[in-house]
Amino acid sequence: MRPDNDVFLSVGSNLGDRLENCKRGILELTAYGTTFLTGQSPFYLTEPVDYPDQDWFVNAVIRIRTDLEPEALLRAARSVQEAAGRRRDRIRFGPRILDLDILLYGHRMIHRGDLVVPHPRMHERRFVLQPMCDIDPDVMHPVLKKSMQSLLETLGEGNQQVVVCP
Ligand code: PH2
Ligand code: MG
Ligand code: MG
Repeated sequence: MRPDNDVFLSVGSNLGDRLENCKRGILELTAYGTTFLTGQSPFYLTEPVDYPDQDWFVNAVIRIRTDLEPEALLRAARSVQEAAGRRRDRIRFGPRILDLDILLYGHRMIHRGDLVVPHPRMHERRFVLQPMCDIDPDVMHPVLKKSMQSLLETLGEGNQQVVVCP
């Protein structure tokens, strides 16, 4: 477990008890390998992006330390999603009981099959950047070489509402 290996994941749900699904997902993911939760953002209610015709999501970002390599972490995330009842997505970007996406794995850049890190859309999503900034606005995007804070500022106004869960 190297100290430079802060791993960030996004957590989301827009089906069923969204908040409970997210909380349980976080708890279950940290049961894999030797994994510690080292940071967690507030939970947000977020306007759906990419596929607007669905319910708002509950989203958060977590930071972990883990001895799981990226592939093993991806497998763990998928097991937790399945345990929550998620089946094959019928619609890309559509409704989901639980979504656990690896955003950053230290400074690594990974392109192996369906594992792409940094997450290819994280820099354009307020529901990722706002909670990232809550944990640490100075984290650098290893490809774009910009901080989470500056990426959030680049988004500008407009849609993509995010509001802290009441
Ligand atoms: N996830 C998606 C597609 N759109 N929109 C919001 N607000 N939150 C999400 O987690 C989300 C989304 C695909 O995973
Ligand atoms: Mg996703
Ligand atoms: Mg996903």
